[in-house]
Amino acid sequence: MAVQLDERTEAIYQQVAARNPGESEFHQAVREVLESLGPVLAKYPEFAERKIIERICEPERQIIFRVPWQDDKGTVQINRGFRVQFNSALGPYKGGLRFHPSVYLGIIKFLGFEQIFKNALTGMPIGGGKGGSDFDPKGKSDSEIMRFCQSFMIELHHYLGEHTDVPAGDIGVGGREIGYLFGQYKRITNRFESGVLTGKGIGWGGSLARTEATGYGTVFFLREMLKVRKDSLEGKTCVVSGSGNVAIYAIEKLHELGAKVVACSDSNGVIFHEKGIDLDLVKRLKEVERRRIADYATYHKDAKYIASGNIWDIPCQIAVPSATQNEINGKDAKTLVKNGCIAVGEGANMPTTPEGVKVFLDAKIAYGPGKAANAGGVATSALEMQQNAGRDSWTFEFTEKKLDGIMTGIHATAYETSEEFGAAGNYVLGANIAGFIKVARAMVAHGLI
Ligand code: NDP
Ligand code: 2IT
Repeated sequence: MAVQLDERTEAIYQQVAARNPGESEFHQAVREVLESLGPVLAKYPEFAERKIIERICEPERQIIFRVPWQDDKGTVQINRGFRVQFNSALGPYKGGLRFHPSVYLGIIKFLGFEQIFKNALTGMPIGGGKGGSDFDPKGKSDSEIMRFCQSFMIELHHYLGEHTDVPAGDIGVGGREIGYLFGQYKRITNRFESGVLTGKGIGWGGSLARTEATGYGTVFFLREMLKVRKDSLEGKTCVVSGSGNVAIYAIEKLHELGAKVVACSDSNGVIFHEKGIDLDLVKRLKEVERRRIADYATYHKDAKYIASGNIWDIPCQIAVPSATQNEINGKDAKTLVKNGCIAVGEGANMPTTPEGVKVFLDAKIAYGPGKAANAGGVATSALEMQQNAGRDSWTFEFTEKKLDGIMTGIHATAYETSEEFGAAGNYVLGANIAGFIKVARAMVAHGLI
């Protein structure tokens, strides 16, 4: 099923797989990028000579640490913390922190690797990194979350800094966690260093529109892909998986642009509401009360809750996977295409398996891969850093306009690059090549480091 690599890139892939045993998500992310790079090495032999790909696949630094904390009963708990500082060719390491029980080094490395190219595509001065923990925030009290974040930061702070490494949120890490992490960093270092974390609260260095940015940005990217096809979001039926930060603001912008979202989900099940998802209710359940999406059906009798359902079985014209990696497999992709799906905008990171990606590309639907489509989150983090550096704070409208411009620019770059390399409209190829070339040029300029 996998696309054939040429001899040179196949050898690199085999070496990466052998050096990083058992890290299947990392292998998958590397392979997908390598599949795009054959023609780049042919065009730029200096990248091969200087072993740029081999160097990009090896993180600059990987930190793994113990996170001991006490739960509300006084029982000692031990988790594992990670920060993978992947590439700093374009700026300080930048990328989120994920708190989820599935986290292990392979997940953090896949996310950090993708982040390098995503961040390059934004055009902002940020390198790539990612971190997190196998800590499970579900069912934890607020004090437990705080104690965990404080313990996590006691170790992590050694490696951070506004010019060194700047984390933000990801799955399981939102405004509340960033608050506790920032408070502890400030206390340990005795510095109010705004630029050390992004996703901060409004009023203490956060940027307006950062909360909305990933979801909004994904929808802007979808709008641009449809524009190329002389189409729009107006009147389209959409399905958005997840019901977290990215999903909520993707739904909000889809509704604003005239589309109708009929389904969303969490890891327990799916809500189908034909007349359109009631977003205020989702926000209350998820952002305020931290409840399960199943409860949605108790407020809307005409909505259906499908426990352990597969959201991709619900017919839609636009799919916006916004939960987690590998949530759309080859079969799901076929179902989507068969049911009339014309566009996919990935709010999540690597939500489609390689088999699924092939189905979308073969069907020639508008397929926006995560590292391009969801780059609005990190791009707005970079805008937050910019405001912090200038001790400034911009209006929502101004920041959203900048985000829109950045997403339109990423789309144009990915599209034009796909054309240049003979595969017009293949955004996987366009995003991988454009992101890679930018990083590779900087690495060549910096010498052998
Ligand atoms: P949240 O924690 O806010 O929400 C995650 C949502 O996805 C929840 O509804 C969650 O359900 C569901 N989910 C998570 N893991 C799984 C799983 N293993 N199986 C099924 N459902 C799952 O995270 P975000 O919205 O921030 O992140 C969602 C995706 O977007 C991730 O892939 C992330 O990497 C990506 N992303 C996030 C950015 C950001 O700025 N936050 C930026 C760019 C990409 P449940 O509550 O039941 O676990
Ligand atoms: O995957 C991502 O791009 C994020 N989780 C956001 C990273 C950031 O630094 O804002």
